[in-house]
Amino acid sequence: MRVPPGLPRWHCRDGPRLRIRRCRQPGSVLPRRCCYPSLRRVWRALVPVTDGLTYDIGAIGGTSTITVDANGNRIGQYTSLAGTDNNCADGITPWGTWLSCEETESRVGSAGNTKNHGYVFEVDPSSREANVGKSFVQMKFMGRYSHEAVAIDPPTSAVYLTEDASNPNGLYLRWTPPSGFMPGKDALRQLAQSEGGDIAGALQAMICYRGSTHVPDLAEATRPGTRYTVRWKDVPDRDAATTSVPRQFSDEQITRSRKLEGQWWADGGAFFVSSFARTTDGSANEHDGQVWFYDPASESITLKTIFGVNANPDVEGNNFDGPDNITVAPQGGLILAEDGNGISHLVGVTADGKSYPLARNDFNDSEFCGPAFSADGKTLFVNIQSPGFTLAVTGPWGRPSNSSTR
Ligand SMILES: [Ca+2]
Ligand SMILES: [Ca+2]
Ligand SMILES: [Ca+2]
Repeated sequence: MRVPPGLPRWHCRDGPRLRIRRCRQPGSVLPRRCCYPSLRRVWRALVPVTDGLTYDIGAIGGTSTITVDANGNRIGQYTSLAGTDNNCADGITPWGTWLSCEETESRVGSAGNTKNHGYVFEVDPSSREANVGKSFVQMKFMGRYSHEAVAIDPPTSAVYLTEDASNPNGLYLRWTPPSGFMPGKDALRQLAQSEGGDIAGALQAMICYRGSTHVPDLAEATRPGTRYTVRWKDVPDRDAATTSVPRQFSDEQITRSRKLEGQWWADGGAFFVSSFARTTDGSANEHDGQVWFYDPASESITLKTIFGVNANPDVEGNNFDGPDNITVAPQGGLILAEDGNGISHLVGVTADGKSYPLARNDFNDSEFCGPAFSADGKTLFVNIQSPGFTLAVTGPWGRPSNSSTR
């Protein structure tokens, strides 16, 4: 889509991050996200309002499903969810569906919304028809807040959720299904639509401890290997009727983090990212990215890697910043998508925490996002967020330079 002639110069920014991104002029390609309500209205049909797939006719977000053949070649694409707002990193389920997460707390009446936003939705990638009448059902039991990503523990179907919020900073949450829950396609939707479904299961926020000492902020950790024990505290009002979810806890009750972003389930736990922290935003220390591993067996989190503040983000080298979306390579090792300053990379991280550049965006300064491997592990799919490219990277994978040491 192109900005119509006659509109003024304007800016966009990525969600709540207070970083004004590049100016664009009429005639340039329109980024998917636009923070100016007037332009949001102009482009309200960015994801088409589609019968049976639309949550809110007043919202412009959604999901597209791209179908590919065994070699990664595109066969087709279709809208699988529409009428949502600011869908973000999301995550896969063990039963072969996709949970799409709205990174917003916007309410009905805001920016043309006809409904409240800030929910999780489930998309079935098997066909467009499989979503009709289903994908627009919001999972109120997972809460209404600025969702970023989900990761699911296959044995228990517990859903772990990152909240990308600021003022106050976001929470790490867990939804535990009710007893008797049978996971599978349609199970979450049916639970959401059942009597009492809005508060089905338990939604709790993580509290960390260093020994017996409460840790209020994950930015306290500065060294890989830092380990905190974890407890969970119920969210009082999941739908945030009057008070947003992060404000329902005092700093003394909970553990917060700046920019909780992507996560991925592997090795029996969830790898999750804090993208950056600054003391000016109230964080305990400054960094340009942490990757944590939550282990449900030991109820603990361990800092796997940390990036110091990047002094030269425009200079190529092993200086990275702002990891956001994350996946775990089938061969081992993490893959992080930078959403920081200067050069944008896909960054690999070995099991011993060493980082290396895996790919660099030489097309523009937009972030990589949504890295995910095909089921056979041969193709890495990844997007460039603006203007909205999807790439298929065929490797070869598993060479010593880009594999984990484990
Ligand atoms: Ca985000
Ligand atoms: Ca981002
Ligand atoms: Ca960078």
